[in-house]
Amino acid sequence: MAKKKNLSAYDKEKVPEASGMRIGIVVSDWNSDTTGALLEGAVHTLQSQGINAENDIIIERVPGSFELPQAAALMIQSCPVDAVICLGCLIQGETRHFEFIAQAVAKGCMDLSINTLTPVIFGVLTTDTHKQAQDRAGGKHGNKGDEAAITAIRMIAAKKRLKSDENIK
Ligand code: RBF
Repeated sequence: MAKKKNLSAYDKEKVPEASGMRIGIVVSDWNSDTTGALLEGAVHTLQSQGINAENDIIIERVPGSFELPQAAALMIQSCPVDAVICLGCLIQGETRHFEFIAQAVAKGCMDLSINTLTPVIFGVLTTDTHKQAQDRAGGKHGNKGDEAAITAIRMIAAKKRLKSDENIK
C-alpha cells in the first residue's frame, strides 16, 4: 500500500522564508466547529512561519463552501494578496448536493489559480461523517488547515522562483 502523506508533520526547516508574504483566508460557516479549527490551524502555522497576523493575514467568512471561490476571486481582485486559502467542510448528506458542491468548489479554486496565477489553496474537507472531519481538523489525522498554510507558502515561493530572471535563458 502506498505510504500516506500527512503534511501536518512538515519539516519546519524545509519551509521557505515566509515573512512579508500576504495571505488571504476565506472560511465557510457551514460545519463551523470544524472550519473554525481549520482556521485556527492555518493562522497558527502562518504565524509560526513568520507571517504577521495583524497586517498580513486577511480573513473573510462566507456562508458555505459553494461561496468560497467567488470570495477568493474578490479578494484577489481587491486586496494585494500573494495567495488565498479556502477553508470549508463538506459532509456527505442524503442528497447529491455534496457531490455538486465539492466538484464546483474544487474546479472554482483550480480555475481561479490558473486564470489569475495567484495560488488558491483547496483546504476543503470532503468526508462521509462529522467524526472524519474532526479527525482532520486537529484530530488524529492532523490539521488540514496547517497543511493548507504550508502549501500556500510553498506555492508563493515556487511562483517567485519560476518568475525570476534566472529562468530566462
Ligand atoms: N456547505 C458546506 O460548506 N458544507 C456542507 O456540508 C453543505 N451542505 C449543504 C447541503 C445542502 C442540502 C445545501 C442546500 C447546502 C449545503 N451547503 C453546505 C451550503 C452551500 O455550500 C451553499 O452555501 C448554499 O448552497 C448557498 O449557495
